[in-house]
Amino acid sequence: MRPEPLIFALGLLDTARATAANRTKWTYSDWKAGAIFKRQSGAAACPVPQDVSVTAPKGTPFVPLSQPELDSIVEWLGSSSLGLNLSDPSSPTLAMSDNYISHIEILKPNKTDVTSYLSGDSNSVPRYARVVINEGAASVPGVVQYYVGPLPISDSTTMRPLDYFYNGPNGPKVLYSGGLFDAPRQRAVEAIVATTMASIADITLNLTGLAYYGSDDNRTNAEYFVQNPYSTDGTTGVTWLPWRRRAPNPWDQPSDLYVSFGIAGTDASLYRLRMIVYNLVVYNSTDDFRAAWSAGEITKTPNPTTNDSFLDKDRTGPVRDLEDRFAPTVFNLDGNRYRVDNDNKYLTYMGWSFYTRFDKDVGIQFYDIRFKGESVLYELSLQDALVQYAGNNPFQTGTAYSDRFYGIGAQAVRPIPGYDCPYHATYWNATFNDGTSLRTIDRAICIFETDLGTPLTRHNVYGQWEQSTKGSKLVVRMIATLGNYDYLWDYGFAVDGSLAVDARASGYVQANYYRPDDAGRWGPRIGETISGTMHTHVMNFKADFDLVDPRNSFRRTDLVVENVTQPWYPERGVFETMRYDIGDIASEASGLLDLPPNGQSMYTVVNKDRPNAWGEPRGYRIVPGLSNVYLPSRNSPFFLRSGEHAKQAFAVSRQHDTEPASTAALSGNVPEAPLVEFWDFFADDESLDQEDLVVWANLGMHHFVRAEDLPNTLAAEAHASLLFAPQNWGDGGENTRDLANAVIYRADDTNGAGVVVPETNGVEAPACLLLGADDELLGVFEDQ
Ligand SMILES: *[C@@H]1O[C@H](CO)[C@@H](O)[C@H](O)[C@H]1NC(C)=O
Ligand SMILES: *[C@@H]1O[C@H](CO)[C@@H](O)[C@H](O)[C@H]1NC(C)=O
Ligand SMILES: *[C@@H]1O[C@H](CO)[C@@H](O)[C@H](O)[C@H]1NC(C)=O
Ligand SMILES: *[C@@H]1O[C@H](CO)[C@@H](O)[C@H](O)[C@H]1NC(C)=O
Ligand SMILES: *[C@@H]1O[C@H](CO)[C@@H](O)[C@H](O)[C@H]1NC(C)=O
Ligand SMILES: *[C@@H]1O[C@H](CO)[C@@H](O)[C@H](O)[C@H]1NC(C)=O
Ligand SMILES: *[C@@H]1O[C@H](CO)[C@@H](O)[C@H](O)[C@H]1NC(C)=O
Ligand SMILES: *[C@@H]1O[C@H](CO)[C@@H](O)[C@H](O)[C@H]1NC(C)=O
Ligand SMILES: *[C@@H]1O[C@H](CO)[C@@H](O)[C@H](O)[C@H]1NC(C)=O
Ligand SMILES: [Cu+2]
Repeated sequence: MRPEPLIFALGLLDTARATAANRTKWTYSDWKAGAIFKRQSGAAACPVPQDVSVTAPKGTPFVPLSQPELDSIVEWLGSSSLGLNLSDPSSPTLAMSDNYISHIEILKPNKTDVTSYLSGDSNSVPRYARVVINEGAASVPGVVQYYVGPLPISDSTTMRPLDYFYNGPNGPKVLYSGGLFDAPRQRAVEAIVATTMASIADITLNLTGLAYYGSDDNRTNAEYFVQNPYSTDGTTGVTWLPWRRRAPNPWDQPSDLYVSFGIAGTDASLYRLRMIVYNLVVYNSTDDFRAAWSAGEITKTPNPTTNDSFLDKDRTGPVRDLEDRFAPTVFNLDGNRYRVDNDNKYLTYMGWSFYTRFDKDVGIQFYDIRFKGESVLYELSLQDALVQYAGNNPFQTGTAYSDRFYGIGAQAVRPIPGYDCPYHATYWNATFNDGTSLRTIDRAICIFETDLGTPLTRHNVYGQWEQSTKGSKLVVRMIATLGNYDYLWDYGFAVDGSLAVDARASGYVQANYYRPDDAGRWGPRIGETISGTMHTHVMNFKADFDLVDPRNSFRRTDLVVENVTQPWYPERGVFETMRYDIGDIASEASGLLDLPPNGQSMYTVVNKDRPNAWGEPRGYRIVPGLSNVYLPSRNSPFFLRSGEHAKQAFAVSRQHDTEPASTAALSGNVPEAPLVEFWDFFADDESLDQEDLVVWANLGMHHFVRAEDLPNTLAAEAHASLLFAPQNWGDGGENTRDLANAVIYRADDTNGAGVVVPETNGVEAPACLLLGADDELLGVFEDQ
């Protein structure tokens, strides 16, 4: 039998809400008499909260290019006077050796321009386009980035290399072989792969049960994946393809076969087979492979299982006791407590306010984050999500993903209401530039307020008073599916002025072919023919703090243990105790920071010119959360220079319009010649003393893959986090004394019956929420 539906169950939500007058006022004697145990039939249902609007103080400075703007830029770039010799990127015969536009988007504006606009010193932010052009016809082919503007197109519009964004060895250019993997290159790779694999289909069928004749051929039952990175510095092009059973979830159906191709340059006729590896034996050609097979020299290993039911997510097994009931969830019973400006993607909540921006590379970003009107951060933005694998085979060993390359924002998905985000969440469309289009992902961002699950503060002074303050935060969530993995990013703005970043992963792990001889050194066996694959996820975030104003310092407080004598402890002689060593990170040469062992250092950003009432610099603490990991290997060739931002827990550098990001999408395949060389930000050793600082923070996970990763990784455990919390920020202590969702009982504040009446600041559970006897506030205090 199903339980009686909850009073706020979905079907009832649009029923009119009861007014306060309908609410029954329960008393302590009603409770004693048992009168409030019963569910009231006919009680009003809670309403669906409506979005409460606000108008941003300024129109958003972050507007993507409109379709007419995009069209005008395409037309302008195509004008013969520029001599770009552009081919139509939508042409089915587009060649690698053509020049064509790959991507146009609004250029991320300089901080200087945005802050001057937001502060009212200027009326607008100059609009420029970032243009990515495949220059296949150039004498040194490559992918080159330009900025075009000012917009709209006029006589003063120019096109200039985007060199001020990129400090790498080739400036804004990635040499061709490490560049795009778009339709012309895919066609070229597919042609050589199909020809090669068809010529050995009888062998692959015999050894793995898989055959490949081309993606459209009906004899094909296998598929491959082009490993990243496929270049070193853009002059080479090498990739290893793992062979997997063609299925909806190929990631977990690998065979023991790997094939490598040389894919350098714009001339497809030069693409060729390099090596075949089967059962860990290397063959240099199809002839060698066939000769060995014909001679019976190849030891066959088991085919990938054809029974992939272990990857199904359909429910199976008996339903658990009471699990036919609807699981607990988060509701705003009394209406939303945040305000949104949908047009400007601006939001206010409990003292917080911020603008947001969305782009193809990384999705949602936050700007001009203020708490109680004061500036906390100019920018908080994801920079990239890296994954580095290892394994006893050429594919996993050489796999190093930079998911920004695939477009983290472009892969955002609409969350499933009630599951991915609570019912009644607010949704924002993501509108951004992709290719030469203005694209919208419907409801890609969800916004909701949630109970922290614990009180923010509480205390009990026996017989005198007792208090509790509710903990709440606003969450802005984005989910993106990047191939096998789904990432969930939460940005949480709590009522105490703290700001949390939480990252979670789920989806299909990229499994290894199971080889007993590996003895679990790259992961345990997790299926008939697969084992887990060790790998590390690192997500880099940019936190451009402007605490009160942009002039801040980075303070390190070390907890040191030392031997001392103290005159009041003569009997102890020399003994060990603790104190702080307090020092500021003076300059960028010391700006790369590890996670302190045993948490014995505290990192804070402070504004030394803005002390609090006690003369302490006002600040925000960088509180390590779960799993603030970075890449274990510093010298792996696959992230050699492209992964520098992911090789320490934290870094602090001086803000510059010329250092807007720690990495770039197109660095993904050029580990030896990235567009951004992160460590070069620190080479000029600039002062960090009361300057405009940027903190670059990493979090992620050393993913120790296990049986519980199947069918899908548990997001609850694949979780990393980071918190920014006020540190000597407010003169009034912990920033929550003004909250009305707090209760206090005072022994001398009683009603006629002598029962202590709590002060609830006029905030009460709405009438539609029926309370049980144990929920009654009266009587709690007396029971002590
Ligand atoms: C609540 O009160 C209003 C007027 O105060 C009345 O119209 C309405 O019927 C009442 N609803 C219930 C469920 O008693
Ligand atoms: C223009 O590009 C084509 C390839 O798309 C190339 O064949 C041709 O030589 C180029 N023309 C000039 C003038 O560079
Ligand atoms: C593979 O080929 C060998 C040699 O022709 C043959 O003995 C064997 O049965 C084949 N195995 C399968 C699974 O087809
Ligand atoms: C596969 O394609 C070929 C040629 O297009 C066709 O003759 C054949 O019937 C197809 N086989 C199957 C199983 O669909
Ligand atoms: C394959 O080529 C490498 C050099 O590229 C060589 O060292 C190796 O001996 C060759 N293997 C075979 C089986 O011919
Ligand atoms: C496939 O595997 C599942 C267990 O994962 C098993 O219950 C099922 O019987 C298998 N199906 C076949 C056809 O072997
Ligand atoms: C969101 O996008 C969808 C699909 O493009 C569109 O129908 C809808 O009007 C948009 N909503 C808003 C609030 O802009
Ligand atoms: C304190 O002195 C003891 C005894 O000499 C020594 O073992 C210990 O390492 C010292 N502790 C520190 C923090 O120097
Ligand atoms: C942004 O700032 C840099 C550095 O000052 C400057 O070179 C560049 O031209 C500015 N960009 C725009 C679009 O004004
Ligand atoms: Cu993982």
